[in-house]
Amino acid sequence: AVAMVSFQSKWRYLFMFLGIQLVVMALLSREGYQKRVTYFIRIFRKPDASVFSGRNHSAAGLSGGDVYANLSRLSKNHIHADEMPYCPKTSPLIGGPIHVSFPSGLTLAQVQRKNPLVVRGGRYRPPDCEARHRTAIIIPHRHREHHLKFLLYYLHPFLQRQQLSYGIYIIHQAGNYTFNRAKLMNVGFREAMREEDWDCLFFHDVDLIPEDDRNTYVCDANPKHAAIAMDKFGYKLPYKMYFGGVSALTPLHYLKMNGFPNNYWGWGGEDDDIGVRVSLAGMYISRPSLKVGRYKMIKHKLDKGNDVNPKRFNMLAKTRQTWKLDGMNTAEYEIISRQYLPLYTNITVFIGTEAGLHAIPPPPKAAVKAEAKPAAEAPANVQEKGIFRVVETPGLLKTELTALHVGSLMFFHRSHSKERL
Ligand code: UDH
Ligand code: NGS
Repeated sequence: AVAMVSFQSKWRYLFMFLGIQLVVMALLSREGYQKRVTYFIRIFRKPDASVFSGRNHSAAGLSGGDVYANLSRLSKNHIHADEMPYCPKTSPLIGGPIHVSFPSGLTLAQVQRKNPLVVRGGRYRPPDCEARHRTAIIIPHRHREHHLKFLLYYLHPFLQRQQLSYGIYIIHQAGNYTFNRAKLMNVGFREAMREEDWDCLFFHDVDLIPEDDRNTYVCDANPKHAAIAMDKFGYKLPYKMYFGGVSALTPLHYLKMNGFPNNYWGWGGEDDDIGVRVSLAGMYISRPSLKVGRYKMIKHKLDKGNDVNPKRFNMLAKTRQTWKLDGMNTAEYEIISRQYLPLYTNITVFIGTEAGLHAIPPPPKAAVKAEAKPAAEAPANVQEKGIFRVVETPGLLKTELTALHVGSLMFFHRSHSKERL
């Protein structure tokens, strides 16, 4: 009988052991559980030490890899141009999820040291192969040096992992007048294209850090909205037509839609206007998958000098009438300085005010009409120093989009950000 009891209890222990194993396996396979585990691991880890340690965290898996992992293997000596093969279609340096955190004390000198292959003006090309893509990153900026430092820390290695030939442009708005994000993008487009024959332009907020290097910074056949899954929106698109944060257009896309609007002063609406322009110019919005188009936003409040624009809804309702009259073909500005810094090209620009570049009193109405007419007829044929020549006229409009769009935006506002209305 004693032998029987001990045999039964052995089986009981074996079943209990197997049962526990099953429960653990079931729990581990659930994403929610993984997040909780990550959360606890983070509590016990020394905060942000990883960012500077240079260790590869992809082995740790759960919180993403070190964006600098493997890059030190890149040769510092460029292969002779004639012998250079094209880079592979998919870069072998791509590693998927990236660990993103914002340690205090990071300096631009540290970022520079970590990116020895980046040259004057924030330019880079792969040392061992001929890049298949040339991408310019355009970042509208004022008083966000703290964010810029983090963006540069992550963006440089991120782009190097993708084996791109790239340049980073900071378009800095001079003076204290109300901020104008979209107009700065127009400046960035023209000034970057003046320098090099970029085949893709990424319009990039300074506070958004990409969290997965499979989100490749190359252009699609249609304008691409890259920041599809931001942490602040629960890694989902906030509304269907959202086009904010990070977007990518070829020069041809850009000119087809007459660039971006110049008249949105202050916060809000300009990104929606750009999204509507895409459609009005007969194109679609392309997007990466939710899994890959992930971004972490550096938390901040609304800036001084960028108050919510109360006119934005009225302006948006008129995009259909205004997009050909206001955009790349009417962007007036004065470049104050162009500095080729070690990690980026800094373009400081005066973009004037709502009253015009030098606040000249508006011309009589008749003159405005006479000027506006030809632009309305042939807006897409913008020509600039011979490089930009768009001969195609925008195709037929696909949807009666604007009214619907403005309606859904107002709904989004009411439910998400009451304080702004
Ligand atoms: N930007 C500047 N300086 C400014 C304003 C804007 O550099 O003073 C640039 C910067 O690249 C920024 C982008 O413009 O990422 C977009 O501006 P934003 O970050 O203010 O806009 P976003 O919609 O954030 O990303 C608004 C935060 C408002 C918080 C409201 C809380 N409910
Ligand atoms: C919309 C704004 C967009 C803005 C988006 C996200 O409502 O400009 O919210 O804002 N459109 C209008 O105001 C018309 S956010 O939550 O990032 O502050 O990008």
